[in-house]
Amino acid sequence: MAEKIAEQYDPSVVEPAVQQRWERDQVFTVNEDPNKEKFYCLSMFPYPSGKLHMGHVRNYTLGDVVARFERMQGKNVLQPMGWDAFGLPAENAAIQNKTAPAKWTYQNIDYMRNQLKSLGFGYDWSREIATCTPEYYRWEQWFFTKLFEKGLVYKKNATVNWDPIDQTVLANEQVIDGRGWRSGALVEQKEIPQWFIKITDYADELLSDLDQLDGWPEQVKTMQRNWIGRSEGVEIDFTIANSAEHLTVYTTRPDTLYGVTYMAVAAQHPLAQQAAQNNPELAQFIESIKNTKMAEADLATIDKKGMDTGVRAVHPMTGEEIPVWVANFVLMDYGSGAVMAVPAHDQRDWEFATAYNLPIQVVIDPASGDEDIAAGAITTKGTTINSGQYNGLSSDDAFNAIADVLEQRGIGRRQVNYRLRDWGVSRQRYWGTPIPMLNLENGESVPVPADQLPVRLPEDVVMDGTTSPIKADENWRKTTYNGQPAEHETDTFDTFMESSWYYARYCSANFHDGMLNPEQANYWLPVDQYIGGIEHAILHLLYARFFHKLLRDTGLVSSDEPFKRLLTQGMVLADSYFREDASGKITWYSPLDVDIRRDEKGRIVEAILRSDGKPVTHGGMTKMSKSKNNGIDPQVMIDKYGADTVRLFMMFAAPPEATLEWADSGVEGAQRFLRRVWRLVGDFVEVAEQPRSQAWEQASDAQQELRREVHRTIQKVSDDMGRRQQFNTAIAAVMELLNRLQKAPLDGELDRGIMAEAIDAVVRMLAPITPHLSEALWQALGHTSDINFAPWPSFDESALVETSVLVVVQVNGKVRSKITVPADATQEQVTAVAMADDNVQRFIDGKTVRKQIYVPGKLFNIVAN
Ligand code: ANZ
Repeated sequence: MAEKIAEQYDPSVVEPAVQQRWERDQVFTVNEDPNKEKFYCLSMFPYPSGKLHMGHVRNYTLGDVVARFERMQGKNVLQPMGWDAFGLPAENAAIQNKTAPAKWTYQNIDYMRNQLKSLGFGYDWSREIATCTPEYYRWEQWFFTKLFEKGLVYKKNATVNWDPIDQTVLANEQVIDGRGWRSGALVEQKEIPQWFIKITDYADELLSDLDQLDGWPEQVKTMQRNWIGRSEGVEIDFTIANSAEHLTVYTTRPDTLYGVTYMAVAAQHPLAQQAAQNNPELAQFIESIKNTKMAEADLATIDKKGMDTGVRAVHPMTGEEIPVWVANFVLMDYGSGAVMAVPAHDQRDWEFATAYNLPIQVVIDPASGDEDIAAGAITTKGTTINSGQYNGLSSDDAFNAIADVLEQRGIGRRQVNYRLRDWGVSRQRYWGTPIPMLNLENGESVPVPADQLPVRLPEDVVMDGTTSPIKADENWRKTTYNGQPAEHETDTFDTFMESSWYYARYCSANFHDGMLNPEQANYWLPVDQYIGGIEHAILHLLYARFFHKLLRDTGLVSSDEPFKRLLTQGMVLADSYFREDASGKITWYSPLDVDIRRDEKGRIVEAILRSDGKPVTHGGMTKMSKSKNNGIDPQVMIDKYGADTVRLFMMFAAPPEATLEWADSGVEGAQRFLRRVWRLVGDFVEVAEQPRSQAWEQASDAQQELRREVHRTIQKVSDDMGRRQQFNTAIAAVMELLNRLQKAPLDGELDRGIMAEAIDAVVRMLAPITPHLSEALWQALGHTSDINFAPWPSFDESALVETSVLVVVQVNGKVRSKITVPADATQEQVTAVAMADDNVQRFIDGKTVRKQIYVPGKLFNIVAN
């Protein structure tokens, strides 16, 4: 029985009531059900930084819409949520606020959990995970010891980027212009023992399995391919003049061997070190370039610097002597740390040769022919020239011919190289998973025995700002192993470790007898839809793919890949405003504190700071960020408009992958739309008691047209929400339909029948996006069932059939009339109607009709003179 609803839509009443009911009925708690098709929908879990930002809201709204849509397709949907709870910010906050990182983290989690609930996200909270709890990280520790036993883990000394302020190792991509990305400190190079996991053992599979991932954006797969960086080349040993030693290089272009005019080695290369021993100038130079460790991407752009070592290598084909230089563009940890330089065909070599006046010898005639060696290296392949007996070969044939000869002579080997390095997982910070290893007095390291796991991280600690509390605590460190004194490893894991397997743990979050329960894991995995930021395109996704293969090879899961379909959402932008004072100092103001005036095209022409009434400068639409003070706090928006409005705006304002521009006007528009839906349903409920009919065959043309519009919309929205994942166009279609429905009559039985069908569809189609409003209206319409499990509306094919069509009539190429005819009208029938049309008559009056051409359903053309 339909019930009268409140006249005004008031989300502050509707939303908490609906949320309470979901909680009471445990609507989103799921179990494995072999009789139902499963759907695992996962959004990247947040770092509990304190409160949600708009990027989270967008990410989680997208996930929730997909999950709810799939549930309405009848699937058993798992949508979990948790916390990526270890990490450096907790330590910094702890120092600042004089609390322990654990306390700060758990408080943030409590606050943010409530925020997520107030947004109406349908999570199975019984599976909530916080990675900083021993219940979680104990299995990560266990797994690491298993990997150690399998020989997939090793310890070695490694030069690391050392941030002297944060006292931590930085990854290459965390070093920006030689400084730490967070602290801004000048990064130093330091050698310390580190634990590594052999991801390179899986490089080939990580690369080839990308081909299985049809549901991933091409762009992300390309980034992963480039990161893995497989290349095929040849290792060549050059003899050193007047010495028994060799200099081994790795090259992908042996076809250019005759173009080698110098050799270049890394500063750390033994040959450079040796040459420096009695050459102080060289030693000094080497020191000066050593401290500029850089990411590989920087090699192309840095200023090329080098120095001749005085050592000479011998060309394996011509016997000529070639100088060996130390160069800053050669990396020690790639290939052999040495290159044969071919300045004519490699841009870095060319720049170096140009800077130091070294010869440039062209040995490839490019296929395209329009390249100029004076302007830069000719890097395209082509035909060999100036290459002795190998002249006239294609680059590929020369590659093989030269590789064959070098192999026969025993001074060359074909080799596949990867840019991917083993994963260094040691961090010197406190707030992370303790690495479960013991260091013995004899220097050996052994895994902590399984019955002693977890190695607990003490939570009740005081941070002094420099030393990790577990490094400072001798009692924590000291232990025994088989009766012998031993020390716990005091480094913690890279936090990417926790985020590499959380998706799997959700499947058996409450299983305490192992890392995963394979039965549960294999029911839910792989994740059907993963959603998150593009900033995780490389590392997180690669590490998670790697972990999945490790889990598989440990017998815990049976699939090869963790994430079937991936959606990477765009950033959320907002207007930014600033003032610059006389000293050039810039102050940013929140858009919420600025009044603006726009011109008729919507451009901002005036911006005034409300507090002092004086102008501020518009800094453009930029990513919402603390640094520009243009973040809009989701909580403020939820309090003001309600969750459904915020959700609707987020989904409507842009397609998921595109950037989203925050606009107050857009949010208000979203709210107005929901008020209109509310009113439409309210008006209908008023007449719901009156009789209605579903005798569609008796419908008038106008009624049929309206009904066709309803079903066309269902068809489009279903495709947009499912296959296309273009939620913005889905919403636009519902909005258009609503415009039609608002004008539709409710007088006749068929009118009410059509309206009932239409409203039912609208409420259901909006349910994934605005679940609170939809549920309230659903109940108002008299349903006792739960809209969360209501089937998605299906469209009636027969309603889509056009019964009549509009045909344009032209006389001598000019449009003279438009006529309505039955869709299945014959040419004779159309001709009769067209020729009888008054306007057509006027234009053929007194002329002879020479020709009549009919394009069925579209155009009727008359030629007359
Ligand atoms: C000669 C040559 C001629 C090269 C030519 C390229 C073009 P990928 O594809 O990334 O594997 N290289 C080798 N080891 C290096 C190191 N440690 N640091 C910097 N550069 C290094 O690249 C392999 C190519 O990168 C190799 O092929 C080598 O330069 C350079 F027309 O050798 B080539």
